[in-house]
Amino acid sequence: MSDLGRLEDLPADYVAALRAQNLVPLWPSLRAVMPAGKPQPRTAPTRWSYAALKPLLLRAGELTPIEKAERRVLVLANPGHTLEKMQASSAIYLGMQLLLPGEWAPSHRHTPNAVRMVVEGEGAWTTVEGEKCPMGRGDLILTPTGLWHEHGHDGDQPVVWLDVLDLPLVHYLEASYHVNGQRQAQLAMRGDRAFVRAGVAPTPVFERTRKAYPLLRYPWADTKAALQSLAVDQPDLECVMVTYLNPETGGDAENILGFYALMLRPGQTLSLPARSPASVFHVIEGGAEVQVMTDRFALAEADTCCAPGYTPITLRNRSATAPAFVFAADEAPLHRKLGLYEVRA
Ligand code: GTQ
Repeated sequence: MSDLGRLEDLPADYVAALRAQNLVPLWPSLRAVMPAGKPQPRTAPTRWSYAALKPLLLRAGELTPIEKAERRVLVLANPGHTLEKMQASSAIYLGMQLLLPGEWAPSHRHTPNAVRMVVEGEGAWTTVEGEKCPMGRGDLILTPTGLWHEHGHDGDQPVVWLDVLDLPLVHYLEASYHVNGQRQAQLAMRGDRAFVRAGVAPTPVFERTRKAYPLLRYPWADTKAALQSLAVDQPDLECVMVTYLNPETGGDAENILGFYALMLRPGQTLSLPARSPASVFHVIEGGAEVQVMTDRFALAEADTCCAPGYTPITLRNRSATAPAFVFAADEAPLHRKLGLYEVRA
Protein backbone atom coordinates (compact mmCIF):
# COMPACT_ATOMS: atom_id res chain seq x y z
CA MET A 1 0.00 0.00 0.00
CA SER A 2 1.54 3.28 -1.06
CA ASP A 3 1.84 6.19 1.36
CA LEU A 4 -0.57 8.95 0.56
CA GLY A 5 0.48 12.56 0.20
CA ARG A 6 0.48 14.67 3.37
CA LEU A 7 -0.99 18.10 3.91
CA GLU A 8 2.53 19.42 4.56
CA ASP A 9 3.52 18.29 1.05
CA LEU A 10 1.21 20.89 -0.45
CA PRO A 11 2.15 24.55 -0.92
CA ALA A 12 0.81 26.71 1.92
CA ASP A 13 -0.81 29.18 -0.49
CA TYR A 14 -2.66 26.29 -2.18
CA VAL A 15 -3.98 24.94 1.15
CA ALA A 16 -5.00 28.50 2.10
CA ALA A 17 -6.80 28.95 -1.23
CA LEU A 18 -8.68 25.68 -0.66
CA ARG A 19 -9.66 26.70 2.86
CA ALA A 20 -10.94 30.05 1.67
CA GLN A 21 -13.40 28.14 -0.54
CA ASN A 22 -14.31 25.64 2.23
CA LEU A 23 -12.47 22.88 0.38
CA VAL A 24 -10.29 20.14 1.84
CA PRO A 25 -8.03 17.64 0.03
CA LEU A 26 -9.13 14.10 0.85
CA TRP A 27 -5.89 12.17 0.46
CA PRO A 28 -4.06 13.40 3.60
CA SER A 29 -7.03 12.28 5.74
CA LEU A 30 -8.30 9.28 3.78
CA ARG A 31 -6.60 6.65 5.97
CA ALA A 32 -7.90 8.29 9.15
CA VAL A 33 -11.54 8.10 8.08
CA MET A 34 -11.17 4.66 6.45
CA PRO A 35 -8.43 2.72 8.23
CA ALA A 36 -7.15 -0.53 6.74
CA GLY A 37 -8.88 -3.79 7.69
CA LYS A 38 -10.86 -2.66 10.69
CA PRO A 39 -12.00 0.53 12.37
CA GLN A 40 -9.94 2.23 15.06
CA PRO A 41 -12.62 2.86 17.67
CA ARG A 42 -12.24 5.68 20.15
CA THR A 43 -14.36 3.57 22.51
CA ALA A 44 -11.91 2.31 25.12
CA PRO A 45 -12.68 -0.75 27.24
CA THR A 46 -13.83 0.94 30.46
CA ARG A 47 -15.23 -0.28 33.74
CA TRP A 48 -17.30 1.63 36.30
CA SER A 49 -17.36 0.30 39.86
CA TYR A 50 -20.69 0.65 41.64
CA ALA A 51 -18.96 0.70 45.03
CA ALA A 52 -16.91 3.69 43.85
CA LEU A 53 -19.74 5.59 42.19
CA LYS A 54 -22.52 5.03 44.73
CA PRO A 55 -21.15 7.37 47.43
CA LEU A 56 -20.58 10.03 44.76
CA LEU A 57 -24.14 9.61 43.53
CA LEU A 58 -25.51 9.85 47.08
CA ARG A 59 -23.41 12.99 47.53
CA ALA A 60 -25.11 14.44 44.44
CA GLY A 61 -28.35 13.78 46.32
CA GLU A 62 -27.11 16.09 49.09
CA LEU A 63 -25.55 18.70 46.82
CA THR A 64 -28.25 19.09 44.18
CA PRO A 65 -31.97 19.00 44.88
CA ILE A 66 -34.04 17.21 42.24
CA GLU A 67 -35.60 20.52 41.20
CA LYS A 68 -32.13 21.74 40.20
CA ALA A 69 -31.24 18.56 38.36
CA GLU A 70 -34.49 17.33 36.74
CA ARG A 71 -32.64 14.05 36.34
CA ARG A 72 -29.96 13.44 38.99
CA VAL A 73 -27.53 11.37 37.00
CA LEU A 74 -23.82 10.66 36.98
CA VAL A 75 -22.83 9.82 33.42
CA LEU A 76 -20.60 6.79 32.85
CA ALA A 77 -18.32 8.47 30.35
CA ASN A 78 -15.72 6.76 28.20
CA PRO A 79 -12.34 8.53 28.38
CA GLY A 80 -11.61 7.40 24.82
CA HIS A 81 -14.29 9.80 23.62
CA THR A 82 -13.27 12.46 26.23
CA LEU A 83 -15.46 12.72 29.31
CA GLU A 84 -17.19 15.89 28.08
CA LYS A 85 -18.87 13.93 25.28
CA MET A 86 -20.79 11.89 27.87
CA GLN A 87 -20.77 8.73 25.78
CA ALA A 88 -19.92 5.11 26.58
CA SER A 89 -19.53 4.30 22.86
CA SER A 90 -20.37 6.08 19.62
CA ALA A 91 -24.10 5.34 20.05
CA ILE A 92 -24.50 4.38 23.72
CA TYR A 93 -25.00 6.69 26.68
CA LEU A 94 -24.95 5.28 30.23
CA GLY A 95 -25.99 7.10 33.38
CA MET A 96 -26.62 6.14 37.00
CA GLN A 97 -29.70 7.95 38.22
CA LEU A 98 -30.60 8.58 41.87
CA LEU A 99 -34.10 9.24 43.14
CA LEU A 100 -34.60 9.86 46.87
CA PRO A 101 -37.77 8.99 48.78
CA GLY A 102 -40.58 11.40 47.98
CA GLU A 103 -38.80 12.93 44.99
CA TRP A 104 -40.30 13.34 41.57
CA ALA A 105 -38.48 13.71 38.27
CA PRO A 106 -40.97 15.64 36.13
CA SER A 107 -42.66 14.45 32.99
CA HIS A 108 -40.93 14.93 29.67
CA ARG A 109 -40.41 13.21 26.38
CA HIS A 110 -37.51 13.24 24.01
CA THR A 111 -36.30 11.87 20.72
CA PRO A 112 -33.57 9.58 22.08
CA ASN A 113 -34.76 6.13 23.21
CA ALA A 114 -34.07 5.12 26.79
CA VAL A 115 -34.26 2.06 28.99
CA ARG A 116 -33.73 1.79 32.73
CA MET A 117 -32.14 -1.22 34.43
CA VAL A 118 -32.99 -0.98 38.13
CA VAL A 119 -29.90 -1.40 40.30
CA GLU A 120 -30.99 -0.88 43.87
CA GLY A 121 -33.92 0.11 46.08
CA GLU A 122 -37.66 -0.43 46.20
CA GLY A 123 -40.68 1.83 45.85
CA ALA A 124 -39.81 3.90 42.79
CA TRP A 125 -41.82 3.88 39.60
CA THR A 126 -41.67 5.28 36.10
CA THR A 127 -44.93 6.38 34.51
CA VAL A 128 -44.83 5.92 30.73
CA GLU A 129 -47.76 7.38 28.77
CA GLY A 130 -49.93 7.21 31.90
CA GLU A 131 -49.00 3.68 32.86
CA LYS A 132 -47.21 3.23 36.16
CA CYS A 133 -44.29 0.80 35.98
CA PRO A 134 -42.92 -0.27 39.38
CA MET A 135 -39.13 -0.42 39.53
CA GLY A 136 -37.47 -3.36 41.29
CA ARG A 137 -33.95 -4.77 41.10
CA GLY A 138 -33.20 -6.11 37.62
CA ASP A 139 -36.43 -4.88 36.03
CA LEU A 140 -36.00 -3.34 32.58
CA ILE A 141 -38.29 -0.42 31.78
CA LEU A 142 -38.55 1.07 28.32
CA THR A 143 -39.13 4.73 27.57
CA PRO A 144 -38.92 4.67 23.78
CA THR A 145 -38.62 7.74 21.59
CA GLY A 146 -41.43 10.26 21.97
CA LEU A 147 -43.21 8.66 24.94
CA TRP A 148 -43.98 10.78 28.03
CA HIS A 149 -42.20 9.58 31.13
CA GLU A 150 -41.60 10.69 34.69
CA HIS A 151 -40.12 9.06 37.77
CA GLY A 152 -41.48 9.02 41.33
CA HIS A 153 -40.59 7.32 44.57
CA ASP A 154 -42.92 6.19 47.38
CA GLY A 155 -40.33 4.07 49.23
CA ASP A 156 -38.04 4.99 52.09
CA GLN A 157 -34.57 4.22 50.69
CA PRO A 158 -32.65 5.75 47.79
CA VAL A 159 -33.35 4.13 44.41
CA VAL A 160 -30.67 3.86 41.75
CA TRP A 161 -31.00 2.73 38.19
CA LEU A 162 -28.84 2.52 35.09
CA ASP A 163 -30.07 4.61 32.16
CA VAL A 164 -29.12 3.37 28.69
CA LEU A 165 -29.88 5.80 25.87
CA ASP A 166 -28.97 6.15 22.22
CA LEU A 167 -28.38 9.84 22.94
CA PRO A 168 -24.87 10.12 21.41
CA LEU A 169 -26.17 8.92 18.05
CA VAL A 170 -29.35 10.98 18.09
CA HIS A 171 -27.34 14.04 19.17
CA TYR A 172 -24.82 13.40 16.37
CA LEU A 173 -27.73 13.27 13.93
CA GLU A 174 -28.80 16.70 15.25
CA ALA A 175 -32.14 15.12 16.08
CA SER A 176 -31.99 15.29 19.89
CA TYR A 177 -34.52 17.44 21.75
CA HIS A 178 -36.97 17.21 24.64
CA VAL A 179 -40.39 18.61 25.51
CA ASN A 180 -41.49 19.19 29.12
CA GLY A 181 -44.99 18.15 30.12
CA GLN A 182 -47.49 18.10 32.94
CA ARG A 183 -47.57 15.51 35.68
CA GLN A 184 -49.29 12.54 34.06
CA ALA A 185 -52.65 11.39 35.25
CA GLN A 186 -51.90 7.79 36.11
CA LEU A 187 -54.43 5.94 34.05
CA ALA A 188 -53.52 2.49 35.16
CA MET A 189 -50.99 0.29 36.82
CA ARG A 190 -49.05 -1.24 33.97
CA GLY A 191 -49.93 -4.91 33.95
CA ASP A 192 -46.90 -7.06 33.29
CA ARG A 193 -48.52 -10.46 32.81
CA ALA A 194 -50.06 -9.95 29.34
CA PHE A 195 -46.98 -11.16 27.46
CA VAL A 196 -45.60 -13.53 30.06
CA ARG A 197 -45.53 -16.60 27.77
CA ALA A 198 -43.50 -16.59 24.60
CA GLY A 199 -45.27 -17.86 21.50
CA VAL A 200 -48.74 -16.49 22.27
CA ALA A 201 -49.94 -12.88 22.36
CA PRO A 202 -53.16 -11.26 23.58
CA THR A 203 -55.73 -11.17 20.78
CA PRO A 204 -59.00 -9.52 21.81
CA VAL A 205 -61.68 -10.30 19.16
CA PHE A 206 -59.08 -11.54 16.69
CA GLU A 207 -57.17 -8.25 16.72
CA ARG A 208 -53.67 -7.86 18.11
CA THR A 209 -52.61 -4.63 19.77
CA ARG A 210 -51.37 -1.99 17.38
CA LYS A 211 -49.14 -0.36 19.95
CA ALA A 212 -45.63 0.27 18.67
CA TYR A 213 -44.32 -0.59 22.14
CA PRO A 214 -46.73 -3.14 23.62
CA LEU A 215 -44.44 -4.09 26.51
CA LEU A 216 -42.75 -1.41 28.61
CA ARG A 217 -41.71 -3.32 31.73
CA TYR A 218 -39.76 -6.58 31.71
CA PRO A 219 -39.79 -7.89 35.30
CA TRP A 220 -36.49 -9.45 36.32
CA ALA A 221 -38.23 -12.48 37.86
CA ASP A 222 -39.60 -13.42 34.40
CA THR A 223 -36.34 -12.77 32.54
CA LYS A 224 -34.36 -14.74 35.11
CA ALA A 225 -36.86 -17.61 34.94
CA ALA A 226 -36.51 -17.65 31.13
CA LEU A 227 -32.73 -17.92 31.44
CA GLN A 228 -32.98 -20.69 34.03
CA SER A 229 -35.47 -22.63 31.89
CA LEU A 230 -33.23 -22.27 28.87
CA ALA A 231 -30.20 -23.48 30.84
CA VAL A 232 -32.11 -26.55 32.07
CA ASP A 233 -33.73 -27.25 28.71
CA GLN A 234 -30.44 -27.08 26.83
CA PRO A 235 -27.70 -28.27 29.19
CA ASP A 236 -25.09 -28.16 26.43
CA LEU A 237 -25.94 -24.64 25.31
CA GLU A 238 -22.86 -22.43 25.61
CA CYS A 239 -24.48 -19.03 25.35
CA VAL A 240 -27.49 -18.89 27.68
CA MET A 241 -28.79 -15.53 26.53
CA VAL A 242 -32.17 -13.93 25.82
CA THR A 243 -33.00 -10.79 23.85
CA TYR A 244 -35.50 -8.24 25.14
CA LEU A 245 -38.07 -8.27 22.34
CA ASN A 246 -41.09 -6.39 21.18
CA PRO A 247 -43.48 -9.32 21.79
CA GLU A 248 -45.82 -8.29 18.96
CA THR A 249 -43.21 -8.11 16.22
CA GLY A 250 -40.48 -10.39 17.53
CA GLY A 251 -38.05 -7.58 16.71
CA ASP A 252 -35.75 -5.80 19.10
CA ALA A 253 -37.45 -3.96 21.98
CA GLU A 254 -36.15 -0.61 20.66
CA ASN A 255 -34.99 0.60 17.26
CA ILE A 256 -31.38 1.55 17.81
CA LEU A 257 -29.87 -0.31 20.75
CA GLY A 258 -30.29 -3.99 21.58
CA PHE A 259 -30.83 -5.34 25.11
CA TYR A 260 -30.06 -8.81 26.41
CA ALA A 261 -29.78 -10.84 29.58
CA LEU A 262 -27.38 -13.72 29.92
CA MET A 263 -26.62 -16.37 32.43
CA LEU A 264 -23.14 -17.70 33.03
CA ARG A 265 -23.24 -21.18 34.47
CA PRO A 266 -21.12 -21.78 37.59
CA GLY A 267 -17.46 -21.61 36.58
CA GLN A 268 -18.32 -20.97 32.94
CA THR A 269 -16.11 -19.10 30.49
CA LEU A 270 -18.02 -17.77 27.46
CA SER A 271 -16.15 -16.51 24.39
CA LEU A 272 -18.05 -14.07 22.22
CA PRO A 273 -16.89 -13.41 18.66
CA ALA A 274 -15.71 -10.02 17.43
CA ARG A 275 -18.81 -8.19 16.20
CA SER A 276 -19.08 -4.72 14.71
CA PRO A 277 -21.26 -3.12 17.43
CA ALA A 278 -19.91 -1.81 20.72
CA SER A 279 -21.43 -3.38 23.80
CA VAL A 280 -22.04 -2.85 27.49
CA PHE A 281 -22.23 -5.37 30.35
CA HIS A 282 -23.81 -4.82 33.76
CA VAL A 283 -23.89 -7.48 36.47
CA ILE A 284 -27.35 -8.10 37.90
CA GLU A 285 -26.48 -11.04 40.17
CA GLY A 286 -23.18 -12.71 40.97
CA GLY A 287 -19.75 -11.74 39.70
CA ALA A 288 -18.26 -11.82 36.21
CA GLU A 289 -14.89 -11.20 34.68
CA VAL A 290 -14.94 -9.46 31.32
CA GLN A 291 -11.87 -9.58 29.10
CA VAL A 292 -11.60 -7.19 26.17
CA MET A 293 -8.25 -7.22 24.36
CA THR A 294 -5.65 -6.71 27.10
CA ASP A 295 -8.14 -5.34 29.63
CA ARG A 296 -9.59 -7.67 32.23
CA PHE A 297 -12.35 -6.32 34.46
CA ALA A 298 -13.48 -8.16 37.57
CA LEU A 299 -17.10 -7.06 37.88
CA ALA A 300 -19.02 -7.36 41.12
CA GLU A 301 -22.77 -6.97 41.39
CA ALA A 302 -23.97 -3.66 39.90
CA ASP A 303 -20.64 -2.98 38.15
CA THR A 304 -20.73 -1.94 34.50
CA CYS A 305 -18.23 -2.04 31.65
CA CYS A 306 -18.12 -1.32 27.95
CA ALA A 307 -16.25 -2.78 25.01
CA PRO A 308 -15.65 -1.39 21.51
CA GLY A 309 -16.86 -3.25 18.45
CA TYR A 310 -14.67 -5.48 16.28
CA THR A 311 -13.03 -7.18 19.24
CA PRO A 312 -13.64 -10.57 20.82
CA ILE A 313 -14.97 -10.55 24.39
CA THR A 314 -14.60 -13.25 27.01
CA LEU A 315 -16.99 -13.48 29.95
CA ARG A 316 -16.15 -15.65 32.92
CA ASN A 317 -18.28 -16.46 35.93
CA ARG A 318 -16.21 -15.64 39.02
CA SER A 319 -18.08 -18.23 41.06
CA ALA A 320 -17.64 -21.99 40.68
CA THR A 321 -20.87 -22.69 42.53
CA ALA A 322 -23.47 -20.03 41.63
CA PRO A 323 -24.69 -18.74 38.27
CA ALA A 324 -24.03 -15.12 37.30
CA PHE A 325 -26.64 -12.96 35.57
CA VAL A 326 -25.58 -10.13 33.30
CA PHE A 327 -27.52 -7.43 31.48
CA ALA A 328 -26.05 -6.40 28.12
CA ALA A 329 -26.72 -3.62 25.65
CA ASP A 330 -25.26 -3.15 22.18
CA GLU A 331 -25.60 -1.26 18.91
CA ALA A 332 -26.65 -4.33 16.90
CA PRO A 333 -30.16 -3.18 15.83
CA LEU A 334 -28.58 0.00 14.46
CA HIS A 335 -25.79 -1.85 12.64
CA ARG A 336 -28.27 -4.34 11.17
CA LYS A 337 -30.59 -1.62 9.90
CA LEU A 338 -27.66 0.18 8.31
CA GLY A 339 -26.28 -3.00 6.73
CA LEU A 340 -23.06 -2.64 8.73
CA TYR A 341 -23.45 -5.62 11.05
CA GLU A 342 -20.49 -7.98 10.98
CA VAL A 343 -19.41 -11.02 12.94
CA ARG A 344 -15.80 -12.05 12.54
CA ALA A 345 -14.70 -15.60 13.18
O1 GTQ B 1 -34.69 9.76 33.04
O2 GTQ B 1 -35.54 10.81 31.36
O3 GTQ B 1 -29.84 9.57 32.12
O4 GTQ B 1 -33.98 12.35 29.97
C1 GTQ B 1 -30.61 11.19 30.62
C2 GTQ B 1 -31.67 11.89 30.07
C3 GTQ B 1 -32.14 10.03 32.02
C4 GTQ B 1 -34.57 10.41 32.00
C5 GTQ B 1 -30.86 10.27 31.59
C6 GTQ B 1 -32.96 11.66 30.50
C7 GTQ B 1 -33.19 10.72 31.50
